[in-house]
Amino acid sequence: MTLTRRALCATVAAAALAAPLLAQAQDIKPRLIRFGYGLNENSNQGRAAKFMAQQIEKNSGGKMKMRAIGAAALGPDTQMQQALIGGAQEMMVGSTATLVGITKEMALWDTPFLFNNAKEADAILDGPVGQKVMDKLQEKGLVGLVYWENGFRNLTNSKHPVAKAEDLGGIKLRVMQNNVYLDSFKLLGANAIPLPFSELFSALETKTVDGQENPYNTILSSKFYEVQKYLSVTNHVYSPWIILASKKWWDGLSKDEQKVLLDAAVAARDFERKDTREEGAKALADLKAKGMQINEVPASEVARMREKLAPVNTAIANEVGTGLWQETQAALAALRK
Ligand code: TF8
Repeated sequence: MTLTRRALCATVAAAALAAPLLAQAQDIKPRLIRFGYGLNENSNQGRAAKFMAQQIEKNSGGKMKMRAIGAAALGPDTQMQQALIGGAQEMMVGSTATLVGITKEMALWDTPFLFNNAKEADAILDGPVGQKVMDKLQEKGLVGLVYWENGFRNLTNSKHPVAKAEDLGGIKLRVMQNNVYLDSFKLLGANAIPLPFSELFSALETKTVDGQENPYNTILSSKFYEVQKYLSVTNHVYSPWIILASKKWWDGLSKDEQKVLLDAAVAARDFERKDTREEGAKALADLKAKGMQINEVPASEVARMREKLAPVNTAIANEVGTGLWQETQAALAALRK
């Protein structure tokens, strides 16, 4: 072999080694991460989980592998939370609302009409208030990484259009397993029934319940339009998703491994919010095309709903603590200036 050829070979070899060497310089071990979620693969949640898995694989030089397991195959939110706390499962994404039994401060996000728009939601969730609430999980054996968007929730049912609170009378409405939601819809006059999401479609199909409330994206991806005729635009609450890790497991990871996961969760958050908002923007037209009858609840009726729900705000402030409540209100006021 000539000298130049040998030099060339050495350069090529060095280049080939560079990437794995970089990953080796980091303290990263082979890891398998079971990441559970409740919606199906063809949902905003499923697409973002897939994106996150790709990020983790890429940023760990292929050493860390995240297996995204959807459709509540690992159980509904509350069951997965317990599996994380016990260390039997590594990660998940789910609703903050189902966490209130573990960390009462999460009830802050159940406040009806807390945010006026997605921009406010992002600012508060990604800011100091959001972090403070997330940090409360640690003492319960969970690590919160970031918030994703579930979104503004709207009502559907199979009985009749809901144009005012009184129209909810006699409607059996499925709510999340969360007391704020239960109390709120009782106050509005519905017969509110808590059920895990994984049981919702069949409950609607068999008429065990008449209605439910979720963002447009979920009404589409979970095919609720097949069993629900009426959609009433209320935007009554903004619902976040949260990425959780088992603290038992997380504490055994190196700083580099934790960084790979956090970076991936943040990148997936940005991907997910964009995807969700794009899908959401055309969802109403899609749902109409699928045969749903859609009505906007007039602003004056939304205002009446807000009034009826005033006691809920007081209850939440007590639950999360007046300090946190006031900090949130002040942060919102500053955003609205
Ligand atoms: C609900 C929630 C769910 C999500 C999902 C399972 O109505 O909005 O869609 O928590 O992660 O239960």
